[in-house]
Amino acid sequence: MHVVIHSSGTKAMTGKRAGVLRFTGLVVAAWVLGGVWATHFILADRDKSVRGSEAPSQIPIPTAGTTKIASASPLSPGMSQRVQPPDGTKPPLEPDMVEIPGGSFRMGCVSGRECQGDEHPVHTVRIGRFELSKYEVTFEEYDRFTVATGRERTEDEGWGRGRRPVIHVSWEDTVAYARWLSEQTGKRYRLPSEAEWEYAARAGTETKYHFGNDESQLCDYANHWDNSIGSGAPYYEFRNRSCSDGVGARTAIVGSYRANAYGLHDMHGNVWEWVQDCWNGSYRGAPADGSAWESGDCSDRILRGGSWYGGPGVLRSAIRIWSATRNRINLNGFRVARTITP
Ligand SMILES: [Ca+2]
Ligand SMILES: [Ca+2]
Repeated sequence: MHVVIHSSGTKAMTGKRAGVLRFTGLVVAAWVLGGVWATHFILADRDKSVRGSEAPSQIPIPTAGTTKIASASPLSPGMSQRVQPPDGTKPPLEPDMVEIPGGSFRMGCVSGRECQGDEHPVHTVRIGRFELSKYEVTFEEYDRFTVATGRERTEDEGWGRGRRPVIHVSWEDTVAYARWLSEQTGKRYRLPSEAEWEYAARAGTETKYHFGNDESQLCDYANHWDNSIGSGAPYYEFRNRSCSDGVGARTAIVGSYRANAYGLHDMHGNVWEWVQDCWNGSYRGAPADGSAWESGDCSDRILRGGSWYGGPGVLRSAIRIWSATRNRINLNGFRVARTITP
């Protein structure tokens, strides 16, 4: 069983089988195998008021159709199928990359809005020049990897593959993909460090989002839990009520929304993005040179940026969550970084 604490401290949910997705002090664990995984921590935000003695109650979880939040992985029978090479044109093997200039920035809760404890202390990080993929890694890119290596087909929830971001990938999968891509190309693909990710997402800003603080503008920049989900969707009350982004309870084709100042798309929303770093509950002792933090709780790794199933609070540039390295759910994907060789 997993337990997720509602922002009001009055609701929670359980799953059929448990994995691990933990949030400091508030979420004990959250996920499901063979059923639905959901948390309105993901949708709304953590609320410091629920720390301490308030015991969560439980609410039912919808289980069918497009409102399904996450399904079992990798155990579904259909998932052992191999992907057939696409007919006709083949997608490029390598993701589109954007060069991110080096510089320094203040990492963590700098906006002062809805910040969480693990976003402190704010600290200055120096980032060297690197490259980051313009989009989240897509099915068409990832499927080339699974076909070539004989890995199991990654589930798409029936939403379609192609230029949708790959989902149901574990942190371990993403590392294997980057290693394979490096081997195939002779270039140095890897996951971004958490600091690199936030630096690239902020693109010089210290606001709640890279475009400012106005939640009504989120629909121009991010596929998230908004008015498009329809009134029958679970946790409808946690949607962004101020706009409609045009995509309901599912992923959107990458690049459907406006980019940030670096030309990166979907840094807010669509899928949570795995980064290299081990989980640490605060930034105390974090590297200041832009490298990944490779000590701490390394059985859990960090995800950034929020997802299609996230409200405005968890789409912030500073938000951090973590998950066990083997977890595969339909909220999580990734993008790749590339080290620039002098
Ligand atoms: Ca949406
Ligand atoms: Ca994203």
